[in-house]
Amino acid sequence: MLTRGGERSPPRFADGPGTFRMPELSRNYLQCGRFRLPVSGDAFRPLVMGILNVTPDSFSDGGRFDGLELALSHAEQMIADGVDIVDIGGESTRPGAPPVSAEEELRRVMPVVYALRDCGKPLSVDTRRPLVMREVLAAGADMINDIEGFRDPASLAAVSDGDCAICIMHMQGEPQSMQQAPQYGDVFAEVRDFLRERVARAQAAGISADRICIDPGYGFGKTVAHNLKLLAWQQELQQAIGFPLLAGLSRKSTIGQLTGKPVEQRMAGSVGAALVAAMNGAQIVRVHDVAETVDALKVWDAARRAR
Ligand code: 7PJ
Repeated sequence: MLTRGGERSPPRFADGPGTFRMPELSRNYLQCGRFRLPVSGDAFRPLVMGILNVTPDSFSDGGRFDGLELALSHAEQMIADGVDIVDIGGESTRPGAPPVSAEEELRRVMPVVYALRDCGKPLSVDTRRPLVMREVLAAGADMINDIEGFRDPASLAAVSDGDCAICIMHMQGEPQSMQQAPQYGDVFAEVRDFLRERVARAQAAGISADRICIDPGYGFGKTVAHNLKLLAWQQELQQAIGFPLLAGLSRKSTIGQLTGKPVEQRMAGSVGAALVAAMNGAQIVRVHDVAETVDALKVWDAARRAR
């Protein structure tokens, strides 16, 4: 578009990836236990959820004490690096991983929740077990992140009282087998409809809208093409449902396939993915590399605010 002086007015791009729109949300915060996190409006900037794994395969060597010490120093580093939410996980849900008992999960997670409850940051717990949900909430956790999307009625019941946030994630199948042959007619529509239905169930169970966030569940029963489709249309997904969206792509095999890199060399790819997710409507990104992601998002956020 040329003006009379020959100068170009700012070009208008067609909507698409990277065309940031402020989310249309009924509330501009997510109620997260003791915390209220801004997810829209002037105070909003993308939130970084740091992954704190407390599974034996994430420790350098066996002993529980070493494991706890390691987890706490990792958490301390994430806090120094600017994390907004700490996500504690005691069950490995990597494709093919065997399930653990609720007792074992509690043995792994509870000491970490007790040790971190007064760290000043909201604590999320990544669990599918109603018993674990109840115990960690009683111990002070602020958010429950359930990769099964609270499909178990006992899970919804475990989180309905109180004011913890819940993250409802989409997964096709079960972790042991989900990556064998993921299939969809229309992946966008199926994920959207699942999340809509689970959000409605959560609200019917008495969970107020300001406590709910949604997650397309990258890598959970999805091929690279499915993940890319969801990422490319993620803003539309967020707006179709109208709840804050959490995106977790960090170090996942899709990053490996796109970059050709093994898991220990996926940091830059993961930071790129977090940035794309934030530019495409994610209010929260779940990451391993907190310092690097915080820096990348600061740059984008500053540019966005200059518009
Ligand atoms: C996710 C998760 C995710 C949410 C895991 C991994 C696998 N929770 N837990 N979203 N992924 N909400 O980190 O590679 O994408 S465990």
